[in-house]
Amino acid sequence: MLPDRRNFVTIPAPTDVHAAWLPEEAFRPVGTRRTLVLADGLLAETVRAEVAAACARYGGSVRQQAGGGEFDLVLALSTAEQPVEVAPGECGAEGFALAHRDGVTVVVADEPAGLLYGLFHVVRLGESAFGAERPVEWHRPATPRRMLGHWDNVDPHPVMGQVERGYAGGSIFWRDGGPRGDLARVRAYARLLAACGVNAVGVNNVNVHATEAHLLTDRLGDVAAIADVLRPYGIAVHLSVNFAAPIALGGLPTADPLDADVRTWWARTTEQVYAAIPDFGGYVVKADSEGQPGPFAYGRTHADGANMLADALAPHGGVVCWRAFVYNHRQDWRDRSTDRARAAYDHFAPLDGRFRDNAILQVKHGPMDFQTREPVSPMIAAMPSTALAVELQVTQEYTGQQRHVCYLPAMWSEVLGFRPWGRDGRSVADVAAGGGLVAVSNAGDDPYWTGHPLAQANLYAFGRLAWAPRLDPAAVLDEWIGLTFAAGDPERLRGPLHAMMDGSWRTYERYTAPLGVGFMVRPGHHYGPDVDGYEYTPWGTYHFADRDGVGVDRTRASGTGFTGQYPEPWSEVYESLEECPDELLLFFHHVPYGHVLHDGSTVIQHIYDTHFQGAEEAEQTRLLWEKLAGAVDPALHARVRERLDEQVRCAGEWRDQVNAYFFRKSGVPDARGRRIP
Ligand code: BDP
Repeated sequence: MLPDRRNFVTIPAPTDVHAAWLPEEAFRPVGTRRTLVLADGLLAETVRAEVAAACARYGGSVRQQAGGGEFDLVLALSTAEQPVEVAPGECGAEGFALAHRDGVTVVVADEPAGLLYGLFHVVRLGESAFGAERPVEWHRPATPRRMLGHWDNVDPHPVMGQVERGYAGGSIFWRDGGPRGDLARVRAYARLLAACGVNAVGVNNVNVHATEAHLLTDRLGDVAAIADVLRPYGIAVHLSVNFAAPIALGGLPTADPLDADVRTWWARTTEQVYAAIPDFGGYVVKADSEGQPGPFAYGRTHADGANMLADALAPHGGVVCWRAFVYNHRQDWRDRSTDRARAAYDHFAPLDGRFRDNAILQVKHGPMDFQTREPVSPMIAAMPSTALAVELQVTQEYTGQQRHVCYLPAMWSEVLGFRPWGRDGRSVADVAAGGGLVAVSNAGDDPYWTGHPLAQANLYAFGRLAWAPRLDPAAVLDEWIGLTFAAGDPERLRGPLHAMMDGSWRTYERYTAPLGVGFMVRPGHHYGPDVDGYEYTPWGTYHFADRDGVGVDRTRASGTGFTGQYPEPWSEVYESLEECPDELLLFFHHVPYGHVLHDGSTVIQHIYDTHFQGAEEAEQTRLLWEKLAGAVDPALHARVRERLDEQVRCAGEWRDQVNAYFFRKSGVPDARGRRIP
């Protein structure tokens, strides 16, 4: 007879949603064993409850006092008497040490948060955590801030809907102008996030509209309720605030960051936030960007703006995450002297050293806007005296909107490993260690969380790479497959799923905008091809194709001078037509269609070849999935198949539009004589 689960399960698993990378079966190795948890406090309770729930299912046991028996798994604070030599302070606020000795698996941490991460690590390891002897190994997060931002609106926006750039249904937090009643969903989300290493969440859109602005004041209770549910999983809540809040909410005539009344208003308001949410993380601010208010209106700098909020937050230990995504979105496309790629650096680099310690500048990984392929933003190397967080986009705005399979960690890993100062210099991950890794979440209230069930892998891997940026994304993918399909036959699925997903970012790149030029998407919603969609608009996103050639000249010699924003060696590499990596050629150079790439192909032939190849690969991906019918849950299989049908259709559309466009512009036929419409 199964034990009565009601006595044990204090954290109900969601019944209406996919368990993602935490199916019950993933807990079997822990659930069959005798576990001791030597720690107190909220997060230690979570650890115990997680183990208890697993034991209730599989027959193991969990105790909170040593003595009177033997244990297979011990999770203990470093101050407790524990079976390995880990001195207090060695693990840090969230880290843990893991060992397997004399038949006992031991997790030691300085704080209960470390035990929670340690438990989830043991779950990841599965049976192998209980097998051979393991010397002590340390696991510490690369950065203290591993955050997911939600572009969620409380009031559905007339154009953007409930979730801006959301492709997974409605918001997890909000519905129709108010908080959602079912916080169980938020709890399940918190659990998934903790299990991949995320410890911070922003609960509202960076574009703070009227209703959302009130979350800071009279609707603060709604945020506090969410914080209460996230807290047991070690996740701190953050709020996007409107720079003009002192006017809109405080009745002041100005939001000037140097005005004494404005500063007092922010200080008092922030005090109230901490009274309601003592472990509140901080503010996120999008200012002077795409219509949001900001310090420019008062002739002040972004350092003035950020510092005002940093000062209000400092007494409480909070941070302001100030976004560097500032550019002119109303530029004159006929005037070729402006270059949107330059904007963040031009605005912010001169301010280096002028930000408070608790002001974090949040920089998009590329200089443009989350394109499929961009160089690393030169901002990341431009502000050595400022804490920088690097922002990624898990939601697939420009990468197939969760209708296309596109495993993004392959890209993120390149970004994180990039060394702006050359081979011997620090990497992007090293820089981000000081401020954090942030990403726009792809989760919503869809039963599979992410619309496309395979897009869960992006969310999972973001957390894993934020914790350990050097992890191999292909290995993380296998880890995700093993956990997610633990209930079925992960060994059978691993090969085909790996083949479908691991190279999918490059496949997507092949059939969309070529050689780093970016965009070519339909304006507004950004799905599907429209080569000239943004070409004659004020958004600063151009490819400059004409009958002779294509690409944006960003050189110092003849272009916008953007290459000069990079330190050596990259400024020279990107400046040089010979040295510039092919995949970024059209980002940095305007070249004739006959320009020869490093692989010997011409630009025009490369465009044809990659577009045929990419669309073909999409079809092969679908074939692989067809063969898995019967190996996964039928509803999940159907959901993915429906998305793959759309991906194949859309990839064909991309191929035909891009190829036809460049054939007509250039007049150069395909060397292999394939059909171009
Ligand atoms: C762009 C999105 C827009 C966001 C903006 C941002 O299209 O919806 O508001 O980024 O990051 O990619 O603020």
